Amino acid sequence: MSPAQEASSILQELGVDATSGDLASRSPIDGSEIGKVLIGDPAAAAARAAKAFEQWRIVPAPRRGELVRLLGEELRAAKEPLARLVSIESGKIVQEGLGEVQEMIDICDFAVGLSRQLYGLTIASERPNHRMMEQWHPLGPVLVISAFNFPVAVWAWNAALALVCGNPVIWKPSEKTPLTAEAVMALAGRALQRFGEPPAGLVQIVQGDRDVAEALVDDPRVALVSATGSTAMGAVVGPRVAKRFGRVLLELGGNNATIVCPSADLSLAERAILFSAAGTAGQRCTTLRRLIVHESIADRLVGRVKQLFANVKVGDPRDLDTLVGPLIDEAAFEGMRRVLSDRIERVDAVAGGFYVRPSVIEADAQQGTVLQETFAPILYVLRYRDFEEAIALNNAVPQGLSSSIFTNDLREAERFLSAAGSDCGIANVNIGPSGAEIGGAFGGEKETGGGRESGSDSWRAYMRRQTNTVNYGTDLPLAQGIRFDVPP
Ligand code: UN1
Repeated sequence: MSPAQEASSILQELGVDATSGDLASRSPIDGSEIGKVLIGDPAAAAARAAKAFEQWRIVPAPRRGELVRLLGEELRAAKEPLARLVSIESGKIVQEGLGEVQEMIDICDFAVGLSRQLYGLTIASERPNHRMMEQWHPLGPVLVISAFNFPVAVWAWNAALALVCGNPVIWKPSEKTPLTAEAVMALAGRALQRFGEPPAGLVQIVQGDRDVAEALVDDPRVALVSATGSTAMGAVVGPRVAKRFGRVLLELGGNNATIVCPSADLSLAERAILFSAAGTAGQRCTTLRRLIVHESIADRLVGRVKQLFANVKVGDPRDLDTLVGPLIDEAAFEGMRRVLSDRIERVDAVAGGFYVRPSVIEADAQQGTVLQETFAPILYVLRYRDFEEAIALNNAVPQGLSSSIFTNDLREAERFLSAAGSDCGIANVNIGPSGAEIGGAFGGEKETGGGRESGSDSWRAYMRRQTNTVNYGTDLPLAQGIRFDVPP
């Protein structure tokens, strides 16, 4: 079946009408148009969300969790068709599409439990007969700006937490993947209906381009802007939100490295390198872009990686044996060509799509394009002699998302994870830098933006903290022992 035919049958099955509107979606598989959606109205969405917030914030959190539980059920039931639609619209292989939907299900489960665990602290007061505590209250409407490469999971990481935390959600999906977003909204619509009488405007989508996103980013009714995308995008969004004293959660570019040490299990390392560098056609923010390998094993490992890259099946992401699908579009292909020039190897897989063979480049120094995130499967190799040099190389880039080390030497592993080790938000041992689970906080430092979403205590970003001091005595002692007596 052609991508367009298959997309249309999935959309029909999921109850989505994608036949009219000004925003067209194209499948990277063959470049064909697979549907159209309507451009949204940002101001109207913000107004509806602000209204919904007034009701949703007083719904008990465990009851809010019930909505997310229902959403998880809808996603479970639709996992297969949604994953295939993700594959058709974003170009990732179906296995990864399934993984992406599974991440949505996982975060829903996590958020349901969390809806009974939005704990604050009780704090010892220095004053007699006083009690201090901390409460976490809903924050307000949350805007989720998501990228094409995780067209549905990123919304779920944010929405599941935002909803249990008492916040309405507005989604501005990537203009490259509007249909998967509509499909998710249809599933969310079913969950809302089964939930019964949710506030109108609790879960909304606003399709459109940059203007639409900027209008929402600037809207004072939007309390938190959670934006995933390039560092260039974050550099625009961050200051705009700061200007109105809004809150941001930024998940921006990565330039992730793996250090491979002499003691490493190379058969593990080479498999991890293939998945992290070539998987998703190099279009994850956690993609492995720099291989920092000890000179004593470099020839062997690099030879093996080149062999794996030369043999990996590049093709239609719906074929079961394909491991590398197409790049998202021609602009992505041109971006890769700017780096590789005539060394780029285009693969003739499906006419109309931009298919490339993953590339390995031996870099003499960490400079130029090695410092940039080219959203394509290019793996730079850097050789190191002593371990400190490897850590320094890992850290000497502007981005700070993910990192990993392959070693069987406990000292090296612990040194890598220590305060003087990797400076990234994610640091792994004996696995690659990509493919994180939802249970941990996800995000990174430096130009990656500093935000954390998904697991651990990331939920706090979606709430406002209130400190309370209660006097249950008959005196009015002041903090710090200040005397301020009223004259008799
Ligand atoms: C992204 O590329 O935007 O860790 C996120 C991973 C995925 C998330 C990637 N769980 O690779």
